[in-house]
Amino acid sequence: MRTFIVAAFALAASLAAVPLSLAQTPAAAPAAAAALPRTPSPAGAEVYIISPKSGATVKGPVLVQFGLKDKMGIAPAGVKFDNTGHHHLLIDTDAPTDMSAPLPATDHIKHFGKGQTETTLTLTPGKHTLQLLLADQNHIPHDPPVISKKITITVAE
Ligand SMILES: [Cu+2]
Repeated sequence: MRTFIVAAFALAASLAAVPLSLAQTPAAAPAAAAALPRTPSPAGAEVYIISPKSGATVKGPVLVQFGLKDKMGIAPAGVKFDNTGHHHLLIDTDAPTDMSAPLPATDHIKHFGKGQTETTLTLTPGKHTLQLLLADQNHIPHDPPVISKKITITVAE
């Protein structure tokens, strides 16, 4: 009986701790991430890759320039301002299926949280895909997402 009581107490204590731990560790809790509000994007918002052009063969390093139509503007990460966001460059990867969670920072998803509008990439020779995805101050894509066409380039030897 004593064992049961201890176990029941431990269970009650861990249940009581759940909301607090979820709130403090969003990365460990998809449910908490989904609860973050998404930022609306205005109708007609459009992000696109100015250069290189899709299908181009280029020599490295590759200068990639980011375009954003005037419905939206750029703001650094962490700064909340209507109709703004910062660029994310998806390199050789598909867009995440879950657009309600903050974008991770990986070798394939680069954040430009200072508000940069271009970057220089060192890519291996061969074909690569590039795609731009705007996200809000919390790195969460807008609703609906503002995402460019995916382009394919070939980096020459
Ligand atoms: Cu970001």
